[in-house]
Amino acid sequence: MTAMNTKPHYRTVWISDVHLGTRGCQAELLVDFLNEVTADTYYLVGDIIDGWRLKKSWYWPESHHAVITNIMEKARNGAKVIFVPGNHDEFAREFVDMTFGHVDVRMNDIHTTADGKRLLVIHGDEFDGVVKYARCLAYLGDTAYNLAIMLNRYFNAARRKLGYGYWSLSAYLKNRVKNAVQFICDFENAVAHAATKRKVDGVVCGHIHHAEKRMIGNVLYCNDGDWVESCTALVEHKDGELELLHWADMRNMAMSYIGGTSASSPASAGLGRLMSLFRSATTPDTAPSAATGRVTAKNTQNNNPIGKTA
Ligand SMILES: [Mn+2]
Repeated sequence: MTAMNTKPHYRTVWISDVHLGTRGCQAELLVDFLNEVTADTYYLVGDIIDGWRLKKSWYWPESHHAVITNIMEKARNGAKVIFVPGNHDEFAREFVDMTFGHVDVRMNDIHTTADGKRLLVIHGDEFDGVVKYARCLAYLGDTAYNLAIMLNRYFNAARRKLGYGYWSLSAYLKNRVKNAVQFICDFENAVAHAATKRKVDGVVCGHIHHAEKRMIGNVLYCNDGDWVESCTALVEHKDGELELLHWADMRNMAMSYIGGTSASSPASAGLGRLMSLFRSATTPDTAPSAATGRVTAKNTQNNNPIGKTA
């Protein structure tokens, strides 16, 4: 078996919250991920480019550009690429239902997995207002909940017209660290609630920089995390099984396997070679799942789940 044909291939890959144009973006790791993994369909679930930050000061290193060119190339070579803009790249919402260099722009989408699950794909920022007022809304019920989603849209449109930035959930959370866990929980519940109303089997979102895959009521809630801190992607295997990949951890495992001490250096060369080593090292004769380099989410607790730029 050669390294060439052991590259994992997935039916679908979801990534979001890359925040290209900011210093926090882990673009090298993402390029590495995009080089090491192939898929039939890629979903870009919002906040890929941080338009808000770029407007303030231009920051566009080569690695950030490489993310874009890599994805465009995948699209050109026949992969389906669907971009669902988020609040940080909402400039692209003007282009919803258009196609750019083979990339489809959608406000949201329904993805059907190989085993027939219907998944709503959304960025998730429309729930900011719901999260902010979750405590009150629990008392006021569904009408108020819908109103909060609507108001959030107008609220941010008004802020934009007045020249303010987007109201940032993470900035809000920073001042309320104690409540962060509660906010994440409120967000997850709000998204799951919306999915239930859309009569889908599950939902894939981003926005809060907190990767997750779990059942909430009857709905499968998936959050593909971010590429600022956790460097996570959600993938669908060819049988329809969904899995969260923690790319930084998989890469660090590859580093420690060869006894490297430079695991924290982001731009180290020869990463593809290391990943091949990692894969061959973790491929026992009888466990096919290890060949795809699977790492479970369970053993990788993220201590600081909230990104700086949700
Ligand atoms: Mn966002």
